Amino acid sequence: MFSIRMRAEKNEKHISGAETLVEKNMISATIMELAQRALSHEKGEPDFINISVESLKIPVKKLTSLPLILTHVENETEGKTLARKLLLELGIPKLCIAKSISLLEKGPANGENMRGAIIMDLNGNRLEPDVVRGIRASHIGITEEASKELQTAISDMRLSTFYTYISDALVLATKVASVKGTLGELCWSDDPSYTAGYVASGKMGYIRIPHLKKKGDPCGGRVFFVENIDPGNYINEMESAPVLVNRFGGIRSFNE
Ligand code: PML
Repeated sequence: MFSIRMRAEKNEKHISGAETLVEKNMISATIMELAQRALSHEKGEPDFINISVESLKIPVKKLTSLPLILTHVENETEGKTLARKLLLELGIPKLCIAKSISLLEKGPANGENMRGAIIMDLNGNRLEPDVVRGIRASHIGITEEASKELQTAISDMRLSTFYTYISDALVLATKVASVKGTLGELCWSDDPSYTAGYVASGKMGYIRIPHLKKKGDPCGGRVFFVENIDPGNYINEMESAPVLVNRFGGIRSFNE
């Protein structure tokens, strides 16, 4: 298998990124698809696009995706209240919840968005070595079969327009939750027009929250909450160990 990864920048600022794992016969088509994605992002036309193709040297871990759990909130205030409650239920201290939300609201890389994620321990310390780059959960993909199952499920819920966002985020969150030491993840999009995000964990699944910020707000990102990790090993696994989602873990509505 091959890992194909794309990242696009404008004036040295991150615009978009995407990746997948494919067999050799899909390399050309995937490169074209990722180039198209880079060129049609709402944040503008990039002046730098990097697409890398890498043959995988280590075995690919196959996982069923986290279950996709849909919530209904009216606005970002309700959304954040729900996210706080879910994170508390995961055992994340109030201080860390408040700090992570405030970082994502302000732009965690000194007022700008990060390319990757924050790693936060339960004392609220940030463990990622580079606060601008952050940590990328990388070398991830989804099989055609799992992708079709997901597509059917979200089409039944009238969410097909958001397929790419949901699929990319669900695959990423599935890997993050699978890495030992992850207690949970908080994310909302940094695309100005996209207000959705999620709280994800192995314990509760991928809980999708349609409003975690106001439309037009360009700030967002990801926080991985961790306990008892060796940062070097954790980061290495997160960035390099290949994970392929080969089954969709199902969809349901959230019941409080
Ligand atoms: C992103 O922009 O990459 C993050 C999107 C998070 C929410 C995806 C969803 O709609 O479930």
